[in-house]
Amino acid sequence: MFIPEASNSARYVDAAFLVIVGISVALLAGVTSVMLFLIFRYKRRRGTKAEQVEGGTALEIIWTVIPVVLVLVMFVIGERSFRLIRSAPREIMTIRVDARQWSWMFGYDNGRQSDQLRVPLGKPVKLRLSSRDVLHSFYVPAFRIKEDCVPGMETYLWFTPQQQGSFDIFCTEYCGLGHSGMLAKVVVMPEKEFDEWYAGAGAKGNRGLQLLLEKGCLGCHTTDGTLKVGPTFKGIYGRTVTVVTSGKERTITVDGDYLKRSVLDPGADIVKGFPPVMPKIPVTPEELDAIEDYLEHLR
Ligand SMILES: [Cu+2]
Repeated sequence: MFIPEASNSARYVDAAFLVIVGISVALLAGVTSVMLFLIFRYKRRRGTKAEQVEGGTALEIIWTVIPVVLVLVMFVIGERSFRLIRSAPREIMTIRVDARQWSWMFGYDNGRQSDQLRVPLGKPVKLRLSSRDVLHSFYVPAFRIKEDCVPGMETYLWFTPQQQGSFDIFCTEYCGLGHSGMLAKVVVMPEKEFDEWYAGAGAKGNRGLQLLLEKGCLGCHTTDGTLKVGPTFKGIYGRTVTVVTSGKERTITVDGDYLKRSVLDPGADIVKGFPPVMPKIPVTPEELDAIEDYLEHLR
């Protein structure tokens, strides 16, 4: 079809979809043509009298049996793909998917965390989905899989990626202001490359950046100057901004204290022009220092 069939279940889902659409189109065409034929064949004419027709056992059997068969065909095909999608193999790699307003976080068994879902080609993977705040929905069109992420409850999905490459992840449950930007990628890599990436885990990368990622900050703030729901972090230190403090506007220069206050008490000074939607995110003093240090040097 138009989107790559990049997982084991894609074929089955497409088959079910095509069969159901095919049957629907055939029925629409059939019903419409019979209707048009009858309209012209039996239109009102001078001198002819309508007559009442009663009974028609053969006809009644036909219009009962054919729909029953069609519905059963759709059921069997749909049930087959549904069963495949819901029954994960026992021996399987699991990855935690943590949804929040408005980003995805993927956690691996060895403690590795990532904002991209990296998976090895040809190996079955189970996703354990959860949400930190509101309802989200995890959707990978190329894999034909979708499942809700529900706060306080765990849901799951599984798939075997069958094509190397990078595929879109969308949130398909309207979850607030930044919903349309709640995007990520599944990166399907050759097994060897994946193993290297997986083993090279942990300490790599800047601690401050890692924290911004883990705490979900990058769902709303970027490090490259683009605007999302909140102001960008790029060049934030030393920037002069107008903030609204308890209803009054004032101009300040961003320094370490301001940055820390903005994390600990997000509602205190709202940068003018941005919505007051930032939640309080728990951080330890050590983490706060690491974040401040990172932002201070982000030019
Ligand atoms: Cu969402």
